[in-house]
Amino acid sequence: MNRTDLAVYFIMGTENCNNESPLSVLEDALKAGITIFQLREKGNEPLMGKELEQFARACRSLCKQYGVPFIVNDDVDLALKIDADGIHVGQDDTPIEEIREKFQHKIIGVSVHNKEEMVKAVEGGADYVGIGPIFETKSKPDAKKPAGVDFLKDARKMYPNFPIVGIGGITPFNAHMVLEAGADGVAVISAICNSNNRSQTVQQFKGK
Ligand code: 3NM
Repeated sequence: MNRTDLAVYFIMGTENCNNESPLSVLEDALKAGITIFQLREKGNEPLMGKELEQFARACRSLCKQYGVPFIVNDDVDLALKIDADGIHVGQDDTPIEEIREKFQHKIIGVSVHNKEEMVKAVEGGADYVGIGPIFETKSKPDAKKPAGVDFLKDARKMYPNFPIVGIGGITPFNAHMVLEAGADGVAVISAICNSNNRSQTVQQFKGK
């Protein structure tokens, strides 16, 4: 994958959209210029089964319309079924080597938190890694403690050209710290979902 695809990585599920229609939040973000999208359906009342599939297909087709890669969080079967461009997995999910067998030419992203996980992901064939939480986040109840940018800096030194995205509590005000530490981009939920001017927010993330 291109490192530039990670510039503004929008993540969303229905629970993140407050009273707005999730599809219009996504379309707004696509119009605003996000560079990649991940469907992450979590929370107390996540869509499931046919409803989830229908929603995922609608997200998929919007992303296609705007030429933006569409990634599914965790759910390998759903990603395959709807022909997503890729999958993002955490440390507790299916091992990368097993996923790669099913996703030969697709994007595989992995969340990593330390050197050991980073090396394992890169050597296991991941296409990019997500490092976080950099700052405090309200969007992931089971997130680890905010780690700041130290590991991100080390990861960039270890792998000067590997695609890396920072995640967790990133806003247009602190994004520069993440980019200066070596990330190719920022992955965000609330900064875009809760923005009342998504076009401006996305442009700010792009440094414009
Ligand atoms: N993963 P927000 S933090 C989905 O650290 C996710 O791996 C994280 O949401 C990790 O931009 C996080 O609203 C939530 O802080 C990011």
